[in-house]
Amino acid sequence: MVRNRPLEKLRAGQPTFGLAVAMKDPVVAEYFAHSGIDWIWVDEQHGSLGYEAMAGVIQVIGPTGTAPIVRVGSNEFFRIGRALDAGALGVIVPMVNSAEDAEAAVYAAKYPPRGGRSSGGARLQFLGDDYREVANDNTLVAVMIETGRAVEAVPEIAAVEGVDCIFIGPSDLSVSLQVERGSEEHEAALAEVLAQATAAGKPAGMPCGNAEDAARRAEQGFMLIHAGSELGMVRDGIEHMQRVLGIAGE
Ligand code: 3PY
Ligand code: MG
Repeated sequence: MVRNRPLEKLRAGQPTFGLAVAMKDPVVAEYFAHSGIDWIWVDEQHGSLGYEAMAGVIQVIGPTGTAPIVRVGSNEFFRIGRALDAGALGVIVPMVNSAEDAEAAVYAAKYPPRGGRSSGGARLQFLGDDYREVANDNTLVAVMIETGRAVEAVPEIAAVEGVDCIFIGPSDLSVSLQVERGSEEHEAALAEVLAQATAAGKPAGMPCGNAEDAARRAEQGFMLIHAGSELGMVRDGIEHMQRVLGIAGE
């Protein structure tokens, strides 16, 4: 099976950085995939990627050696299997609030005997002749901690066999806890999740707005980190242009 760089780095205890794609155009994903970054977060939950566009984005990323990792739209058996059948080397599953939710995600992502993933997907032949035999060990499953309830359940969630990473959704977490992002309470919740995941022997991850933020989170001990998105980069570029040319937005 093809290499899964982010999973290899997580297992080696090293931070691994990705970039997020949430728009339909595969050209941006292709640029990102050739940047030297380990993985691309292909966002099916937010943004404008439907299944066809998502499959197209995975197709352009795969051959570069950068790992396409799909943040699926929801924790559903069919969605998780379909993303992996399209050639994703892992899934990030939103709104995992309990060990049962985590178990459902792993069950959908792993072939028997560990799980119940359905066998199919013609593209998988391009991921290696041994795909069916080794995919269970080489497919990354990250579960998202995005609610107060999930924060309390991290020890049980992290204990589920097959969960590779405890991944925080900082935005939803701030909404759930009703605290500002970046506030003391919010940072305390992030630190709590990181500490609980580490105590359970699982790496933690989170999305970041830019490379500086990503480097800072890696220093804190986060391992699976996305370092920005195409929309964030466009926004930063526009703001730079406005500053240089003295142009104000509407
Ligand atoms: C969150 O911050 O809630 C996310 O899901 C990140 O995309
Ligand atoms: Mg979220």
